[in-house]
Amino acid sequence: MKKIILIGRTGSGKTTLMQAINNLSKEYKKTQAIEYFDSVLDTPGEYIENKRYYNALIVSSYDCDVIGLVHDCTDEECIFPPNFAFIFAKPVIGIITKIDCANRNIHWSENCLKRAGAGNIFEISAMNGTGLNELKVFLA
Ligand SMILES: Nc1nc2c(ncn2[C@@H]2O[C@H](COP(=O)(O)OP(=O)(O)OP(=O)(O)O)[C@@H](O)[C@H]2O)c(=O)[nH]1
Ligand SMILES: [Mg+2]
Repeated sequence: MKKIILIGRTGSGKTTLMQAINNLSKEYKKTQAIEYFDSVLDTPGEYIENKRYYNALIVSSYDCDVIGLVHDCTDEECIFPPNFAFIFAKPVIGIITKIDCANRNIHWSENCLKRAGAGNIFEISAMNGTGLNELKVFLA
């Protein structure tokens, strides 16, 4: 399985997605530091929210095969700067989370991720499992 680093805002669903990918029970716990679980590297939302942590993200990505930019489709803000993906010399995918939510705006998420430079885009609900398999197949 390819190693993936998950990057996205606080509450965007990175840890829940990591739990879903690894078939773990969903337990809410705010991520405080970069944590590995099998082939998934989970990062705290603060790392993308503060430019001074960008370097920590870049260094952590050295160990990964794929970068996953995570955007919550109920989030009206796009945290990723345009062309953010190109600071990583690796394939970058976009992951749209929470597509089960009624107030979703998948189109907006897609634009956000594409503008950031993401290649493949996956639409996922970690809650009901929609789209999870496509991502797992991509990472296999
Ligand atoms: N409805 C729905 N809620 C989700 C989904 N994924 C995550 N959530 C909820 O969103 C909240 C935040 O999820 P986390 O996975 O902890 O978010 P995070 O990106 O790890 O946040 P930080 O660790 O703070 O950076 C939790 O209450 C989750 O239950 C989803 O696919 N659908
Ligand atoms: Mg987390």
